[in-house]
Amino acid sequence: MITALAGGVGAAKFLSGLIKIVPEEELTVIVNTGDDMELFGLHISPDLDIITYTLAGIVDEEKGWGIKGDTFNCLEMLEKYGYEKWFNLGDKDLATHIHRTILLKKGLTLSQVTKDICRRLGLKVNILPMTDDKFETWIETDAGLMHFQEYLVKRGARDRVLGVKYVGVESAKPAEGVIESILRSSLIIICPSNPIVSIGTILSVKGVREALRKSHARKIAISPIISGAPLKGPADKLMSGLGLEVSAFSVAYLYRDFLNVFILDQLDRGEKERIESLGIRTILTNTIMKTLEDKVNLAKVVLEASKSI
Ligand code: FO1
Repeated sequence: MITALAGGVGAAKFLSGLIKIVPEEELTVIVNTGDDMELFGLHISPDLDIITYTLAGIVDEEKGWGIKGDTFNCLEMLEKYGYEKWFNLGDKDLATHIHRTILLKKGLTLSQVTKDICRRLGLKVNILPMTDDKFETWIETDAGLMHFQEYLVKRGARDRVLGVKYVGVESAKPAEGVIESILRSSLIIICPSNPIVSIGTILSVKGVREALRKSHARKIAISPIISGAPLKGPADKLMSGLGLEVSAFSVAYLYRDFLNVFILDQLDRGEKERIESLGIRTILTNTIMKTLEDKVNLAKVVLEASKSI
């Protein structure tokens, strides 16, 4: 059994390669829910949707989120009624949020709703939210404290980051199956996702980090940072705002208490020694995933590495 820890777009790309070479039923994906928010009375789970839409083959590949070919008629009408249009919710995408919200209001947990969505989209992968409890990532900036989506999408990540707050972290429990799958897996993959607001949030949920340390699985991470910058998203701004060096080494350092292998881009060969001095084995390869072949090749490197520890 394989467990992957995942954020949004980078993780989804990697996982779409992985499911080409491992049976879907063998894979559990624990997904960040710190990006979740309520809009128009609907519960939006961006990372869960990015992962499910991508693995179901319906994602808008150009953007990495939303549904391909979606229209935005509902949002345009809402704008006429005076609502803000900063978060682009397509018409088909809205159906997911409406369905999720109805089921949550009926008393189902986010895990149960996610399972239902996966089944209806024909997915056999076990996709789990990191928690069923309220958990939101808020960013402290020079323009004030704001929800992560407001920082990223509404304001284009242009404010200076002063800190990151995981709101709800004290009371959020891991969703059912999260700890069990970490403890039962033979391989745990930390996807190339933001180490602060995607993987950092998952690691902050009670018991997750301890389970990773305890698990006998091979633990392999893929660097989301290449040549000192992320391919997508604000990881560099968040890391430097927290006083961290923006490098592959810095990401490995954040995972040093449980990680066995760190896969970094061949462009970062200069960081190999520093990372290995943490007691973590390194593998250099191409981590830029443009084509399906790139994604499958990266997945093969991870599986190969898991055999030779
Ligand atoms: N990201 C954007 O940059 N702009 C958007 O308007 C936007 C809308 C959106 C709608 C649904 C959804 O599931 C994701 C959406 N995202 C959008 C992506 C998302 O906000 C972030 O990429 C993730 O939260 C980070 O993993």
